[in-house]
Amino acid sequence: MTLVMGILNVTPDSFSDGGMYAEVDAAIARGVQLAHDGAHLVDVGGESTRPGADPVPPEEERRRVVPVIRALAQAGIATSIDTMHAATARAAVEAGASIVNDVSGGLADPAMAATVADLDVDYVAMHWRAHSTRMDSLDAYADVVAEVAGELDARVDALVAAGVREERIVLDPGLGFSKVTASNWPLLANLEAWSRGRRVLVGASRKRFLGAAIARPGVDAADPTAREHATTAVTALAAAHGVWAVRVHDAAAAVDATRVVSAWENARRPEGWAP
Ligand code: PMM
Repeated sequence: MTLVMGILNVTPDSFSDGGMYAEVDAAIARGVQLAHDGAHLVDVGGESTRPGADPVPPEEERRRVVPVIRALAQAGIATSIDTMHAATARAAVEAGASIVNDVSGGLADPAMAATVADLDVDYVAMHWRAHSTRMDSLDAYADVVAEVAGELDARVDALVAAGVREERIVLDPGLGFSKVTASNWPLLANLEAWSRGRRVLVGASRKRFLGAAIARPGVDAADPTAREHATTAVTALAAAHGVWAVRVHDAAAAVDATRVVSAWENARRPEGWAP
């Protein structure tokens, strides 16, 4: 069954939940709530990646995330660390995180690949072209599916060359990162084409491209929380296409969606059956 990764941004400025969980105690309580809602993993991040966001020094990032990861680990809750910094990844794993989620796929910090190889944990390599301040200027593709596939392949090659075991790598298309609205849908609609049998993480939750799909009179598509039902629809479709995990703000909705997909699939008659 598709895993649900609940989003916990310990940041003052993330696009949907910025500032809500910036204090350690509030962040821990939110992580516990996500697990209670059915999240299999809580993805803890200390640096916003929304377009235009300012970088956060790694020391400040670690100050935000490490106590939260440690407390969640003590409560028996599995966590991933959402970071581009190798030192933060190491500190987070030492505090109890079991997965490194790097939106840069190892491009932002040259030390990341060797660190992940040494830590020997699962590693999410997201498709990424540049930091938030520049990513919107690098959103041109002749064929987005082919180019993302090729750029992810290059990341896998570099990671494996640095000693990361191939089965540890999870690919992520980086929805909304250096992608105009129309570039996100082909990546979702052609998951199998670019992932070629590797595990996939999909992070569509409340993103802008969903707003464009649902916009109509009476729907404030600019409000991230108004994109929740659209997010759940993507979760169901992603689960039906066998993705390994979805990264979402509302864990309960995503767990419901993945359970519906399982019930549907378990009822399927064997290949070749006919009435
Ligand atoms: N999106 C955001 C942050 N981290 N990590 C992965 N692997 N995939 C994503 O799509 C992704 C991510 C965007 O910011 P948010 O934390 O506010 O959702």
